[in-house]
Amino acid sequence: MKRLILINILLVIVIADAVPRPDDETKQRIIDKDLSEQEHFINSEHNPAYDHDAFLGEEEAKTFDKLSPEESTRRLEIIVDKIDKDQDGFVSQEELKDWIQFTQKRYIYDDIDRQWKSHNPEGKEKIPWGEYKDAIYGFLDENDSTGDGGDSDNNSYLVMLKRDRRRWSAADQDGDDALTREEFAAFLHPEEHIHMRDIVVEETMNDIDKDSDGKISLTEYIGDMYQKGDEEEEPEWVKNEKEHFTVYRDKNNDGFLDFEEVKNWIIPEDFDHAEAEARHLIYEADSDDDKKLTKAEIVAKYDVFVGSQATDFGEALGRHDEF
Ligand SMILES: [Ca+2]
Ligand SMILES: [Ca+2]
Ligand SMILES: [Ca+2]
Ligand SMILES: [Ca+2]
Repeated sequence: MKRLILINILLVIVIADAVPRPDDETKQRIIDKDLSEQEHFINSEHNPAYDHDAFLGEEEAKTFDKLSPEESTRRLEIIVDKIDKDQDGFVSQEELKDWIQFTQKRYIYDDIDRQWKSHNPEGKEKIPWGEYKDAIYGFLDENDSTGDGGDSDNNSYLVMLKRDRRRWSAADQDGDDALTREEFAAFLHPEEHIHMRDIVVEETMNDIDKDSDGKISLTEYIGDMYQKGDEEEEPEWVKNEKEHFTVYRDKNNDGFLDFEEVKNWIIPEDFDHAEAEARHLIYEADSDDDKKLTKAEIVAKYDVFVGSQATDFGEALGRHDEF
């Protein structure tokens, strides 16, 4: 009995601890992500961490934060040469925008590369569905699909299999049930491909629509981001989110989100963050106001582009290998 009480107390603590912060949770379904987790402005002061993330990508920005100013300048100069694609000695707004887009998607490219190689070690032109399915789900008992009494692990793998099957067919543009590298990229990262967006909406709806009536109720919508503890009072952000559902998301006011309403929510109107950031960075560093940047202009404002704090120059030298 004592033990049970203890477990209960622990559970309450765990649940209280798990109450998600609104910034993490309400944004996670939205596909068009900003260039950085950081706010671009804090109390109308410009936040350099945002620009560093946008310019370098989040992982790389962390590395630069540990470098000495000398080392980060050296690396910045190498990057500038890469950005200047046509090698005319100037970084144009277009070149800068292309670079920002590249840094934002670098982890996606890496992931596609890694997974393509691991599923296709012989370097064939395509991967057939059967081969992929055997590799991932070969252990599954597909006949054991009953909800009750069945092996629950098995069931959740069956759900994944179904989802993969649907996504595979959507990614397979020429309909031969095998994916080329390009088709496989759309399968792995559907959010990056316009022709895959309906599938992303469908998958999101399936996740949230617990009673499987094909639409999202307010309870389901909130349940996706917040589980109320017994004693707990509903946090302010949950109240706001409920209001948001009613006022903004449920456009036809029928109390549910349908396919189009979910689509509007998770895939907002295109705002070109990369374009806006490129314009902003040029504005910050363009000393002679010719709307393009020389290497000298960029290096003169290096703290706008990259962070750097370390004083331990020896440690910085040890990181040479990355370039
Ligand atoms: Ca150029
Ligand atoms: Ca195909
Ligand atoms: Ca529902
Ligand atoms: Ca509605």
